[in-house]
Amino acid sequence: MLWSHWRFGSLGRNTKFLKTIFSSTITGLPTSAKLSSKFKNAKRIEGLDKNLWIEFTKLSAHPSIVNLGQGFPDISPPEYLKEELSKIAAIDSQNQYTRGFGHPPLVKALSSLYGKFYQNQIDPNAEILVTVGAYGSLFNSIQGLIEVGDEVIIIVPYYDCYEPMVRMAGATPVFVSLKSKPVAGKKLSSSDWKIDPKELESKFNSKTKAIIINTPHNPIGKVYTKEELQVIADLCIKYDTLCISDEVYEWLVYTGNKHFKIATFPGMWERTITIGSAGKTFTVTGWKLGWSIGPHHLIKHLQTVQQNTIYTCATPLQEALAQAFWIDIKRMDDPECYFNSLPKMLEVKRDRMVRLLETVGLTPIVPDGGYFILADISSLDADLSDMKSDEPYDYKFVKWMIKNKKLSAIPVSAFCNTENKSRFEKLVRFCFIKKDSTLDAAEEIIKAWSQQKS
Ligand code: IK2
Repeated sequence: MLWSHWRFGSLGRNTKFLKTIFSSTITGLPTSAKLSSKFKNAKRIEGLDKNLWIEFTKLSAHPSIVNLGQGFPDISPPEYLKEELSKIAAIDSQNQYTRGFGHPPLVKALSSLYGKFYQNQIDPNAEILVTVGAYGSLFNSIQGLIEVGDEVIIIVPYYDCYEPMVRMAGATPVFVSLKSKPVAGKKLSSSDWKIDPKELESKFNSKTKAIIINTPHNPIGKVYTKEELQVIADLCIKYDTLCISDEVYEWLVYTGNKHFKIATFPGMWERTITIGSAGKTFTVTGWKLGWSIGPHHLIKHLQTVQQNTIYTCATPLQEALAQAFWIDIKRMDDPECYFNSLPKMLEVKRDRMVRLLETVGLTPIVPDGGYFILADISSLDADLSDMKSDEPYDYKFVKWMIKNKKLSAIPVSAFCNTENKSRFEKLVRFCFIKKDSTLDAAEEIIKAWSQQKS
């Protein structure tokens, strides 16, 4: 069957209908020039069509390219998680819809796990919502709580979907940038990137509905200190503002650092949604399960969004995740607990990346958490004359590197609003949650490249 016939098979008989929707006679596939205004995008998505992940996943897809771009692991997820999933698929009832706001065994496991960090017990049914990844949690939070005309403070750089999600809700993002002051002779660390408390306060006003924070941070790897979070908490309370705390890398914190949950600070539980991700917790980004935790007076609005959009998440995945959580909840003080063993393994990979980048003269920003490392590419003089000229330097650089060096990364200016792009465009992000063989291949490329230079 021809594609056009398949596509318009049922409409083909109703030419009157087709004539009303297309402004000219049908000579083949409709082009946008022939479409009436009814076919135009909704205003709320205007200008949001470009997407970093769509663009760079496509560019990095060829098997000859060593992909340190998008943040997905190529190491194996824990065996017990995979085993649970294969067992569950054989149980008929586990293949049907489950409770819309979260599979009962999973919300129970999450409540037990996170109850250890909060003073009060977390009600599994009223204070937890299981979502399609952390993306789902962000979407539910922003759609459920942010009003047209509100302002939402976003700290630059930021996970790229925050800005379009705020705009889709009809609100205005207000940006404040992390800044660093390099100290001569000192290694650059993610902790050197800080927010100026005065500048941050200047962004709050009566229209401010929420601030979105992310710790450990993507892309910088910063783990906010207790004092830094206290500054944010004080401002949230002073200006009666909600806090959406994206903590998807909460377990991935390296020696000498500690993850703090802003929701546990005095006066913050009642105004905070804390977001987690199974993808980042158990190295299964393809499972796309996440969760929001917060007081029922906020979570109920997120539930309203979810029940009217996706309704529920995949049952077998939720069941397997619940079982895996129980395995690790019972051994949280043991080195084998995945929450302890994964960061230990990643710290070795981080240190390897630091050494590699330093030996070739690229200045890394050593991350205290997460699984990304930034490198300053100013010293690499690549000939970018062939690349599109209207893009920031790092976009052109990464595209050039993928094409000419078969190595992929992510441009850091993609995590910035327009005004702040120039501040970050000499940085690129490498993902290091990769097999040693993948890192070996990247090392070979980077070392050969540096020898060509010298
Ligand atoms: N929030 C942050 C901070 C994230 O990093 C992610 C996932 N990002 O991974 C892609 C990359 O940066 O290369 C999310 C939210 C979304 O998480 P999930 O996959 O659970 O929806």
